[in-house]
Amino acid sequence: MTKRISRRSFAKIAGSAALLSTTTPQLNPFAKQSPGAEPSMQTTQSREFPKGFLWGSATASYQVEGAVNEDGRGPSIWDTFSHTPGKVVDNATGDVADDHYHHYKEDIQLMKALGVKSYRFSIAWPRVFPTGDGSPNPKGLDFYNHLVDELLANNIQPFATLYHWDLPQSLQERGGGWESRDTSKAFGDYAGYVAERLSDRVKHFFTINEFGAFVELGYRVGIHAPGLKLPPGRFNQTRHHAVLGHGLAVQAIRAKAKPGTRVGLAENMTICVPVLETAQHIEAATRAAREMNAPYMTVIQEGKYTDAYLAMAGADAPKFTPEDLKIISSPLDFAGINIYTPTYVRADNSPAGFALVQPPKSYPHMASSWLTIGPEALYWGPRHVAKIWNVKEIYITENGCSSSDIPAADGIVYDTDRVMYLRNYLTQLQRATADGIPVKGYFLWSLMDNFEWADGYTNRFGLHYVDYATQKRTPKLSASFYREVIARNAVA
Ligand code: GBH
Repeated sequence: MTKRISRRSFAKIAGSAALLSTTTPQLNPFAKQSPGAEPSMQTTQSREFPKGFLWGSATASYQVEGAVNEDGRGPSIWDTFSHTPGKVVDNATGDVADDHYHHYKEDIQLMKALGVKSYRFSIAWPRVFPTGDGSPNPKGLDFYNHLVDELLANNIQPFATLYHWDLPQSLQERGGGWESRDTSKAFGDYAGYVAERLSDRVKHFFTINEFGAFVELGYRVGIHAPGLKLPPGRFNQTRHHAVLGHGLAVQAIRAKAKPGTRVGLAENMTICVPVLETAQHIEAATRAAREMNAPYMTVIQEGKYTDAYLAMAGADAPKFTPEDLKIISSPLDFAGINIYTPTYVRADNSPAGFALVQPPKSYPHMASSWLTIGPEALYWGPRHVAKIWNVKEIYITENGCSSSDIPAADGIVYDTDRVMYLRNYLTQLQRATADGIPVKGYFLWSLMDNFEWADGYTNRFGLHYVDYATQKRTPKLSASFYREVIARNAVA
């Protein structure tokens, strides 16, 4: 029989081991294994991803760059919003953030150490056009020229997002931002300008990140910039201008970019997960996926607003022309989906044929209370997109989670909850690829802790811990986990 170790003697053993490690050089158990080293566990064939699967990580300009007043950058709505007292937790701002603007070379080395093959970053519109339209600021674009060159020199493919929420403040002041059609047009022009200059090296562009977040939270709920609570008619028109801006950007990129440049979007669709995997609930979840995403992904894919959406909006429905719908549904080369949480759906006898199921109070979530855990979202999200709209190329443009992340005495952040989250979600993503769903790549959110919008710096999403006082980046346990996944091309 094994002798039970009392808690106290266990603490003693653990303590002396810790002591030992400070005096004796030890093998770091989380370091990259040397080539040919025995893998700790054999990868089973069944957990492998398709050959050439594109592993990546992601960030966004305002969340990481800092340097808000450098090289001619104009102010964005997020500068204004974060500098308005009471809008962001602790009144935090992105003035410095991760100072990635100055640390980008070091940050690319973090990516290299992970083994990522691609990096999804966003371009700050107000760096390139300080007032949104009018005269460009070549120095602003230069930052991205250097970033892209450095990525390529390190064999990392750049994937650029053109809009991740930092709208030039001037456009907000002049026309109400996305409330105005002029913003859609200005976005198209800016997208064409950037694509013309970067597409010799950047082969993949995402137009807009998460209509479903920035339009809803910025113009209806008011908790993101520009902090508005528009009435329904004006709000639905704002939604329309956002998807119109996407379509105009697609057309401008096609017109100005080098041949072979590929374009898509990165949308946080509502991910409808059947409560049970039976035919009737799957059917209900599929119907729900179209309706719940009607103002964004559905109109982009189908070129029409669903009847139910228009009927529900009634007199507040957006005003649009057939030409608008054609622009909005300009053909895409791929779809990007940001996936964090599931929305559970069941079959129902109502005319809609589905009902949403509210999670019980006890439903588990990560450090952010909105981030409920549902690994199957990473299966059903891409499956719906492939089956409903026959999309042939899908990227998971974001997935990841917040954890309370505190460095332990040895300096390592043991984010076992993040590893648990990632392992389970990736298992479901692997299931999707095994079922033949054409998921081509995965961008983990995020490379490093950063400015988490209205939550300021209180919620950490990084694979690397950032000490904001020193700008030191330290890989967390989850970074080692992800490096193993990439090295094995399988769930590790
Ligand atoms: C993404 O949003 C963003 O693209 C990225 O910039 C962000 O850092 C990341 O995820 C992590 O949040 O405060 O309860 O009203 C994901 C979608 C939309 C989820 C806003 C959180 C706020 C919920 N997010 N939502 S609440």
